[in-house]
Amino acid sequence: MSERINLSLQQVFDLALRALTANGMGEDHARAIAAVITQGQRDECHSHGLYRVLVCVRSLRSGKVDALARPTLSQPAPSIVKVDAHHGYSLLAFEQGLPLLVEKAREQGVAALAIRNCFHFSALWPEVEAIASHGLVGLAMTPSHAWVAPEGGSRGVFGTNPLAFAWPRAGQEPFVFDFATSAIARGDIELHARQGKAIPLGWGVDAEGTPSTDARAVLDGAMQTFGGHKGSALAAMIELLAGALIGDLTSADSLAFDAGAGATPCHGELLLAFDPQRFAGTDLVAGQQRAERLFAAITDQGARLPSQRRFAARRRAEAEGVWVEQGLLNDIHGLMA
Ligand code: NDP
Ligand code: PYC
Repeated sequence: MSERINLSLQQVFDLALRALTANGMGEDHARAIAAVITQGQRDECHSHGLYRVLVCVRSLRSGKVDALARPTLSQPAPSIVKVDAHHGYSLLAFEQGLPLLVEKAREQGVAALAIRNCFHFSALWPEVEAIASHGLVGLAMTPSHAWVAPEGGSRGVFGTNPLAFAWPRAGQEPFVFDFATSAIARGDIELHARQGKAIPLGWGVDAEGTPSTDARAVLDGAMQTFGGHKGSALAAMIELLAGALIGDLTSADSLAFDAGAGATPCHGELLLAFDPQRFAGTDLVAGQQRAERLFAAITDQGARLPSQRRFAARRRAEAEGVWVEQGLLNDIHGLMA
């Protein structure tokens, strides 16, 4: 393992911003991306922190991304907001669509935000947390590239297709989970390959379909879903809801569109927001109390809530900064040479 350097969160943001703008990313896109990369590094989600600067710059250099794209909003139905990212990255499109999603969820009780034609690299928890910060329940999902074999198969069909959920809680951090429907995010396997580390059995198979602990062989073969046929079905649902339903690409289409360029996957994303006030009405407080009893029943027996590790990392990083591998910093600085 290479030496690690301590950086403040501001230094992480500035580094990501400089690397992106030096490679032609429009300032507002670069700011939106650098903010989410900084959040990933802060919360110790290394597969979606500063490492993603390398992937975004590779994507910019592939010529596939429109680095200056202007997202456009439309409202095809009272509870549906659409943002066309016009082949820019997804994060500016999300920023621009969020206020209208919140407004519509408050009006209608439930609303959907469909982001179309976007390059998408980011973790989904920053987005569902943003929805929960408005007192709404959030759900988000997106395809990626067809790297993941269905249960019982050995060739990539599904993306790593994350599913994220946030439930707002009065006076404390929301209940949030966010996981790939593959056994692990591909970014994590890429980090193992970068560091020459073996991966556990169950993450993927090599090009011959044989289970493997060799990260590089699995990247060249196929990943496996989490939870066998259950993860497989959820991954298919995400292809349908955040692909076919919203008129955008599946992970197989996205991989074909990439045509070997090695860019970030390009497809759509679906986000849903529910207003507890509208659903529960006068039962709102009773519903919140039920939720708190559920969370207490988990933690009272020594189990932890999802995102508890991440929130603890966040508090540490805000106080002490973050530790970043010198090798990764060298690679990022190399992109600005
Ligand atoms: P992990 O398996 O690391 O974690 C998934 C979730 O489970 C987290 O909410 C985590 O909370 C929680 N968790 C882990 N261990 C426990 C435990 N013992 N008890 C309770 N909860 C637990 O994530 P993945 O590798 O599947 O995904 C990582 C990230 O990659 C996600 O943020 C996802 O959005 C992103 N991703 C993005 C893609 C894209 O196309 N944009 C594609 C695939 C993944 P905690 O964080 O606190 O540990
Ligand atoms: O880590 O699986 C992943 C991933 C795919 C797209 C962005 N992250």
